[in-house]
Amino acid sequence: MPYTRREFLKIAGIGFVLAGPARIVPAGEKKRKPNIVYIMSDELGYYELSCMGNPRLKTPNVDRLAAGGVRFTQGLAGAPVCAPTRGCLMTGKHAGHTSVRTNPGGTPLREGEETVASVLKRVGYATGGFGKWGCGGRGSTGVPEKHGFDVFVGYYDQVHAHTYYPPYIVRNSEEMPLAGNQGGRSGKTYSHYVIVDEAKKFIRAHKDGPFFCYLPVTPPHGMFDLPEDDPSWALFREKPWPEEAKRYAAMVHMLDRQVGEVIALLKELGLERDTVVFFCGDNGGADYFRDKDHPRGFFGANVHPKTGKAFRGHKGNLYEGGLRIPIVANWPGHIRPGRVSDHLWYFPDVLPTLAELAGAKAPKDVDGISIVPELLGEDAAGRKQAEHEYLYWEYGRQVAVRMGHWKAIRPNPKADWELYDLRTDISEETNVAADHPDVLAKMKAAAEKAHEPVREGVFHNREIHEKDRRAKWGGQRSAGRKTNKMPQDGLIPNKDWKIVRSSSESRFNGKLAKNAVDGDPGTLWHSQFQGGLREHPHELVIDLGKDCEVRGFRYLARQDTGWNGALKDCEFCISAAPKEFGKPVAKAAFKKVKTAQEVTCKPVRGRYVLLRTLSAQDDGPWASVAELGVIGK
Ligand SMILES: [Ca+2]
Ligand SMILES: [Ca+2]
Repeated sequence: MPYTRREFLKIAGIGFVLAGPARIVPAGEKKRKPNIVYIMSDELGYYELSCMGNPRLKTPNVDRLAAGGVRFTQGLAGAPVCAPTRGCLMTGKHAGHTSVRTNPGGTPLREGEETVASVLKRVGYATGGFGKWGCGGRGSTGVPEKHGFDVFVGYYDQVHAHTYYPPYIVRNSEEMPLAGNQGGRSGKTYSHYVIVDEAKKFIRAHKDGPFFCYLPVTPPHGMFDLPEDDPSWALFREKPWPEEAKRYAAMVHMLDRQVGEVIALLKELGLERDTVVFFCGDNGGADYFRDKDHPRGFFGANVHPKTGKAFRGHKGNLYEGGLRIPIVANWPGHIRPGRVSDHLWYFPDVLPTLAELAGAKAPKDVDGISIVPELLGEDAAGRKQAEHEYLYWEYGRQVAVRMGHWKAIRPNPKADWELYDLRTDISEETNVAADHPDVLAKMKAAAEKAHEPVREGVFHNREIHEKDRRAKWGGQRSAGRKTNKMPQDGLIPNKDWKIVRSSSESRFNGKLAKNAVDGDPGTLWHSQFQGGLREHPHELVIDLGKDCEVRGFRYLARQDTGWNGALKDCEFCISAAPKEFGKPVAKAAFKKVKTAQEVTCKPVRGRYVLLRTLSAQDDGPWASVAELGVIGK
């Protein structure tokens, strides 16, 4: 560990560490339920706390929380990205059982799914959430006020949360206007200040307790913006660092300052000893601001500052770099100060843990195990800490399992399973699968058992959800953005065309196959990525309405800012019947450009066109097309 316990105590300052005398509980008074404050930053890697030795970032308040409580070395994220990890945290389920497994931003929980908030609410807690929800956009079954929160203020959709200056944030599905904002990177009202203020108001209003204050705040994620006059910016603005890195560092410091403000408020209200406070990151470090001098990011989120030993991977994958997060807990008088715990646990354990602290029953179908014995001591808990038989993760095409010190990972369905012994190989460099087939067999069996097909919630009003996403740019950009047109010269008119068949289309967000031939460059076909990812080859069969002479094909890539699924290699076939296609008449290798591209072929007659995709510009498994034209007559 970068710091010994003694060093921790020194950092902390003696006053904070030593708890005062225990509260005397009069006979007959029931044991008071603790308040719970759960703060989660969006991003912030394992080595980005200053108490972990980070030489550039400053987090004195979180350091004090850690020093006055317990810091975990193996408290792991539920998933390597925002929405799925929140789903695990809120529901107590691992990623093979959750309803939120993809990350477009608004994927909903199902109606009636239990969350930490619904469980605590049942035993009398006031429940408030402040920040980024990510478990269901507005207009869906997943909204927080339907899942146990008395109040939730902030962003429901994650794309909305990219800006700190949206024209509005959301409070229990109602819009809460922020004066002087139009989305993007500047404005008059900094959303995060409003969100933290609302959280503090909530704590004050419920000071007689018990309350659950969930703060899944957005810094330091999104566009790296904070007000020019924020005191934390003053500490970093003159640093000789890349501009965005300076802003990131200032946002980390700002967030830490606000953690200090929340602690100070608890102190002011006399609630310090009645409140358990957690602080964590949401997914592994993103290795932001990489350059040739900083191949693992400017702040080394996944690199031990003293030894240089690094976690493999980063946010987005299931190597340790995607799962290791900072996580600390503090409860004066209950959690022994200055501890560093190696207990192996992860986000699904949060629900049963908080439920036990609150004297509530966790739902039967959770995957988590309460860590109360580890937190408070086995004497106080009255039992030994139970361990997981295995921990399970899946994300996109990746699957990983942990059993004790063993870590098994299959990076994609076509790859072999890899096995690492984390005791001796924290960087997952030496695949020992061949040496331990018995261990791997057990872990593969666990993975098979753990995965259930996803069942997502649903939207009943997608328009308000899409509105929130557009609010990232104040709703201006998508309307006013310049799109390239599809040149019409030489094309067969498409007004009588029909889509005969598509192997995959994204119904979740309305990116249907018919959008590829609707004449509107602003609409697009995208293959399915929500609720069952489909991979190449993707196929689209078009009926031209009559027998035509075909001389080539014209393609327009998606016209929004994204590149997901933009075509690279693909082939075209022509046929007189919709089911019988022979050899391709043309093969294309499209470039990464937003203007129209074409491929020609020898004149050939037919009525049906097959597009078969083989790869995409981003090397992902998707396909997307804004417009497809057929040259000929
Ligand atoms: Ca995140
Ligand atoms: Ca279109």
